[in-house]
Amino acid sequence: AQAVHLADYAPPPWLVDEVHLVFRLSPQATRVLSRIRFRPNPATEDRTFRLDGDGPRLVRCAVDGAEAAPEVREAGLTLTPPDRPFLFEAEVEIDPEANTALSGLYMSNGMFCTQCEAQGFRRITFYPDRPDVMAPFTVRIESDLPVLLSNGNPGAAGKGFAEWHDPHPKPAYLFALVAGDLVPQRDTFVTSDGRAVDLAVWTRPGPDEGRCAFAIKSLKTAMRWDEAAYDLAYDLDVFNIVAVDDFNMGAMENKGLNVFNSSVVLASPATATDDQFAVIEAVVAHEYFHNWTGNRVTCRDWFQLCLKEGLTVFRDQQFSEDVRSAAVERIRQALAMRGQFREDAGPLAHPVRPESYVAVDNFYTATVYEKGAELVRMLKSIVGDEGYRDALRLYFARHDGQAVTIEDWLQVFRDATGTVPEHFGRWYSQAGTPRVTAEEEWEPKESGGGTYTLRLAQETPPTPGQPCKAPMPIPVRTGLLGADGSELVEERVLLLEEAAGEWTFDLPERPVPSLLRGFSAPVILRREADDAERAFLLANDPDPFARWEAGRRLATRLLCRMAGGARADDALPQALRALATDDAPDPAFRALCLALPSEDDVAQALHDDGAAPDPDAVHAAREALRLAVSKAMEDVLPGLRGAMRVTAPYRPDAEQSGRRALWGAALGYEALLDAAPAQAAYCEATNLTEEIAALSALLAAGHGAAEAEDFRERWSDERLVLDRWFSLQVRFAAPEKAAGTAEALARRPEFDLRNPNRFRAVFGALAGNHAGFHNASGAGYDTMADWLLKLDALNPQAAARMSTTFETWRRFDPDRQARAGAALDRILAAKDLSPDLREMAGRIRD
Ligand code: BAL
Ligand code: ZN
Repeated sequence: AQAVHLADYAPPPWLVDEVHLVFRLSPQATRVLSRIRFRPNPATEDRTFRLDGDGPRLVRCAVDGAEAAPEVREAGLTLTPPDRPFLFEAEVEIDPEANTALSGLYMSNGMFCTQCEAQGFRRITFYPDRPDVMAPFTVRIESDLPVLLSNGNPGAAGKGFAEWHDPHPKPAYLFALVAGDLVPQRDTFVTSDGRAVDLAVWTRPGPDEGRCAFAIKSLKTAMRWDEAAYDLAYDLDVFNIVAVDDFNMGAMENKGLNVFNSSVVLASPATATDDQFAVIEAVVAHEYFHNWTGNRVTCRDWFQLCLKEGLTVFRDQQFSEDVRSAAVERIRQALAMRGQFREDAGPLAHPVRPESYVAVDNFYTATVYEKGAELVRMLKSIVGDEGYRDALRLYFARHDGQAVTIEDWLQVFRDATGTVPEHFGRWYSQAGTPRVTAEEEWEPKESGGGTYTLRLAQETPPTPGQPCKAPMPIPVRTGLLGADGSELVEERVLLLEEAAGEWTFDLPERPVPSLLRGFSAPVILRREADDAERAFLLANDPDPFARWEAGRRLATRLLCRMAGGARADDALPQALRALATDDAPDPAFRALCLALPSEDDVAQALHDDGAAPDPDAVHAAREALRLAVSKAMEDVLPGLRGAMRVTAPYRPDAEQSGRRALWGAALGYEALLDAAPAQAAYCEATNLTEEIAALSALLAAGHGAAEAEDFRERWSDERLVLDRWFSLQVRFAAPEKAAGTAEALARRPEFDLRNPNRFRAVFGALAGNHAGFHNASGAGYDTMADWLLKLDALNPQAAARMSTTFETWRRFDPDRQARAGAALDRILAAKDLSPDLREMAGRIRD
């Protein structure tokens, strides 16, 4: 497969005025009849007529009613077109049942469903499958199945058929069709301008029917929020969501017909944890927000993916900050960005707007999504709230109905506000995480106080294909604290525009700086600071993110020292004890502070210091520190657990979830000293959050075999809950047993290679068992490679995405590198390897 380059973009030679599709559904032989009105694109002289097509068998084709004989090759269809608008008609046959790639039209548990982003529509029929070709679609579905859904508003329907019309021009990647024996949970939403919208979440009949209420409630909250926050209202008469068990992504924003992985839509207190409820709320909102940021204004080409994803992630973050705790959400976002930092630090580093790809599906990454959102957040911080509001207003006014670029996006900010630095665009084109170094000087004055100078400098390390980086504008939100923890000056955003910058402050005393508050830029801050100062910030910083980050740094540094043989000192355990028992901060915040950095975080920190991390030593260090924290808090843990126990009827809101999170954290530490409270908590659990917290506490402490077996038996008929059991087995397996455990689980009858959730439950957990995956035997690498190859034969997209588990392999010692390299070579040498996995394994191996 050939690489595609951003620099080669050319406008489409033909535009589409309207699309009519008829689907005659049959599991193994679905017929798709298309009638497409093409017209020459006045923006180009090129008249080449080529339609993408990946797999459909052409039965018949006509141009303006006359039989045509196009040339059909693997990648598409070409013919000599008339030099004027014309009607193209085709009939094709496809086999949804054989479609295990879950891209295009496929079957999941007897249901027909589609996934067309990024390039699935070409697996359904021949079409210019590129986002800058937008058209209104009319769809007729013929089938005996009771529920037949597509995009837009419903039209005529009768026995064996249903018609849908979507008046909003859209690219083919937003097409969707669902047909099956489904039941709805219905509701109504009245828009701010008084239009009633019929809402429905569709599931298979059975227990799932009762698990849609939270998704519906989240949808209505999101619809109202978008009207209030962005003045954006919904634009169709219906909004449908369908839960599908076999799905490569989390969910998909198809116009008026969102298709969701059932794991991010179905929830009840007994079958979903608090975290899952929060994810459902965020993903339902995210997909809904795409209706404007992605659907009404879409991307010119797939290089611009961050245009819709970065902005929509930012919007869903704003939403979660508003409906939950802003401080806690920001810390969660910063944690997600650690995954992006890992990506930036390895062979898969790429700019937020990449410049080439082989398989675009490989670019649905933390960089495009999470870092893309951080860029929008920085823009907002630079232009201010009003500037951002004006810019977004102009964006929709200027570009509604268009397919646009990052240049268009930045131009809107310049035109609306005039304050965006010219070189902000580098954030989109340069890969890598900037390092910001802070240095200070204090000059006392005879009259008292003194002058404080803060110097910031930036540098971005080389990344694949980008050896040199130019400076980027970096907003550094800064506070200066006195010895009593008070703010000595009003908090400021220091905009570091060039390689270095300097700021001076006249102050009554030498301050402790609190830098990068609110995680104001996606950078790594480098500053010489001792543990005492970090402990001071952990205890005193008024900014919750900076406070949490100080604790993280303290813990990470300690764990790095311990991995090198040092003993745990008492500073961190005592600081955590003080925080845990301080009733003032939100319990959710305290729970986040009590969670130690992951082994992967510590390995990355050691690598950043120039050392090859030893995964066994890192694991041992983290276990030892957990025990030290438990012992330091031994006398307060039962009281904390008791105080946080929720006895009121279950609600998945921020308040109750936060209390349960702190309760679970206390239980986890307590289990290291005494298993009895966690055993009792498992038996007494009244919801899945408590049940999983208790089971995890036991397994992490080396107990819980009987409870795990009980859990498996009780939940054997619940696919989503059983995924948790699969995952916990591997995640908490001893390092030397992790690969064997994953292998044994993958050979169980309940393991289904066709179900991406189950694959992720087992092999995502293997990657998450850091010392297990990177075990010196190489068994983790070998097992992962074996199963990625098995998966690749069925579902290349899922296999390619999961191969990122190898992205940190160059961090480790030569022996581990040799074993991981051999596993990657084995993948690359496999016969019939997909282009998707070849691209990823090749980039990781290089
Ligand atoms: N567009 C793919 C799924 C999502 O980001 O919403
Ligand atoms: Zn999205």
